[in-house]
Amino acid sequence: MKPARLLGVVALLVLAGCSQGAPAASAPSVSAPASTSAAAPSVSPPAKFAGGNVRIALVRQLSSGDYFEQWLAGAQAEAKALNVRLDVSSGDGNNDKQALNLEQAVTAKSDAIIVDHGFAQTLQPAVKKAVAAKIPLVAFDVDPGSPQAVALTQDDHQIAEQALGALKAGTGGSGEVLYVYVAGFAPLDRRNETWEQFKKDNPGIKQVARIGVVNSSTASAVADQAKAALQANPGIKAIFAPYDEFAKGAALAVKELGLADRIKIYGADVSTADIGVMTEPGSPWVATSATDPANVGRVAVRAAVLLVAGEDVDHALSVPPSLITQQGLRDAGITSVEQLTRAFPALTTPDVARVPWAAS
Ligand code: SR1
Repeated sequence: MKPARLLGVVALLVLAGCSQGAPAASAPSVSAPASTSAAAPSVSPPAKFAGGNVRIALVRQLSSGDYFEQWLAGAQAEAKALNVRLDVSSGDGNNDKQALNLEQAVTAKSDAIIVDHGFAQTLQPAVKKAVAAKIPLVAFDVDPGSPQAVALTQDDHQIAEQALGALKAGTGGSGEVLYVYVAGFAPLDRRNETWEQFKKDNPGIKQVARIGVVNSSTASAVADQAKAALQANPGIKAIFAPYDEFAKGAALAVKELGLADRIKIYGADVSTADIGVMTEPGSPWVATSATDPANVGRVAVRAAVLLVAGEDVDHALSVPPSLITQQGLRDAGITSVEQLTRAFPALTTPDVARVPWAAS
């Protein structure tokens, strides 16, 4: 992207964030894109990292879908950069299988464990065992239930606030809305808290239907549900779908029903495929609030590495999102997450769980 065009998108995206009342922390600064050249670290790694023998278990609940694939790629890249081994398991949506995988990581005496999503009820007993075995643990998007563990989240309330700010601007603060939600997933539950408050604060907004499913083909399942809900409620003018698989499914339904000129979608998360969906001609998906999932995966690994090294890590780590609009993407000609992170330096958070001996 040419520099002038890049400055244009930064300005546009700043405007998008500000106009929706996004807190300053989430708005991109108007500055040069993040440098790609690595600065040499001034601190040497602790000796235990020298041989590449530090093993971190990554225990996932879900692994399919853009978000989870990008997150894993970031985690793997950071593990490689920090010379640690990442042993990855997935429950494939089965909570008992994930809990068993966590038990096995404890039994195997991993040097640290990262738990990625999952249900508190099924995971917390095994988290307690990890704590009792003095295995450092980072929990992403699930309540570990133990103060000794580090809890990593995206700022989910802010994610919902940013998307709903865009929805309010797009609807003028009134109209029938279709909501996509599945209870029990911590990030979705937090976004739901913001939605419930938003409805109280904006009585002109009426939730006329709620749909949602999370499985290995979430987008197509949500598309089927959304079609039925839209046909049953012809007055709907907006869809709040705060997970990109939800938003993609909703977009498919709106397009197939030929309703894209009067129904707009406000989502969460971003991927290169999502950018394709948002920017295609006539797309109803007009805004998304997102972190860079690969960056969040990197943060999780850094936090685990710091704990292995005996460094202090805040008990709660949070990665702020940015609001990304269809208009901003189109105007800047952004077609990939790589271009987006260059235009939106706030999506990269090197100071969250910074590792002093890592190149930055
Ligand atoms: C099923 S939970 C899906 C969410 O997890 C992550 O927090 C992503 O942001 C995604 O929206």
